[in-house]
Amino acid sequence: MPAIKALVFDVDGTLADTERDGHRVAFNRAFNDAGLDWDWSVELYGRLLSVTGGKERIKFYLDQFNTAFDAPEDLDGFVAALHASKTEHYKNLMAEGSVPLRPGVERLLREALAANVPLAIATTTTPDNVTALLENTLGRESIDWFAEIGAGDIVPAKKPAPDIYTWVLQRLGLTGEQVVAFEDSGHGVTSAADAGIDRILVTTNDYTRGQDFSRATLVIDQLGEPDQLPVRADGQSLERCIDLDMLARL
Ligand code: XBP
Ligand code: MG
Repeated sequence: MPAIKALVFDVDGTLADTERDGHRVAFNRAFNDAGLDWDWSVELYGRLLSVTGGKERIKFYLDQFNTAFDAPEDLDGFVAALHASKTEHYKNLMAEGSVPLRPGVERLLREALAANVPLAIATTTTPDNVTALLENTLGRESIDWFAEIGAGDIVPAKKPAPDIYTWVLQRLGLTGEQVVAFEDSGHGVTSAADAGIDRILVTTNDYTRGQDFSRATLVIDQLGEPDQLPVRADGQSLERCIDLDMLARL
């Protein structure tokens, strides 16, 4: 295997469990502000996650789960305004410290930084959301830890399309064989794999456990801390946390 030249991280569900207690809550607050009686429960949100991207998710909801809604003529404008309000609520939730990083994330990021292994982000979420999460968990300067941040609408097609990983690889000047991708979802794995990345490490969560991870290299419950070792889907515990040494042996 070629040496690892960069670590590329998904954000939602991978760096932190942002979906249930961050994005979902922010959507509901935006709906409430707009006078809409829509309420995305934890269960319904799990089904809505089959479509990535917040604006796309709202349209999917109207198409599949709320067909009785009398949509305004300018649907795109209506959705964009709702989504902008949702982003503001999301940033406020992050500022309140509602969502911590997942176990092992900060440890691995700091190890890579110390070893001069570049870090990057490949996500479908809005750039402001990435900044808000990083700033409020790792401090303002942590934005600069990342050599490239690929986020939101900078590419035409969101995950599971490979576009965002391809964009990040091009910006890094690297090929898929030279990086490790970190994901939490089946859509994310498809996106990374179709961009030519063959080392993909999945940390599952309540929404993604049981999805199709057949193209992933390793599937575990979390990156681990010395007192909380990662566990594979078959229940077997790894002997150590995910660190650079461990990644080099993937
Ligand atoms: C994350 C998403 C995002 C967020 C919402 O997918 O699907 O859409 O739920 O973000 P991934 P926005 O982790 O695979 O990147 O509302 O800003 O679009
Ligand atoms: Mg994700």
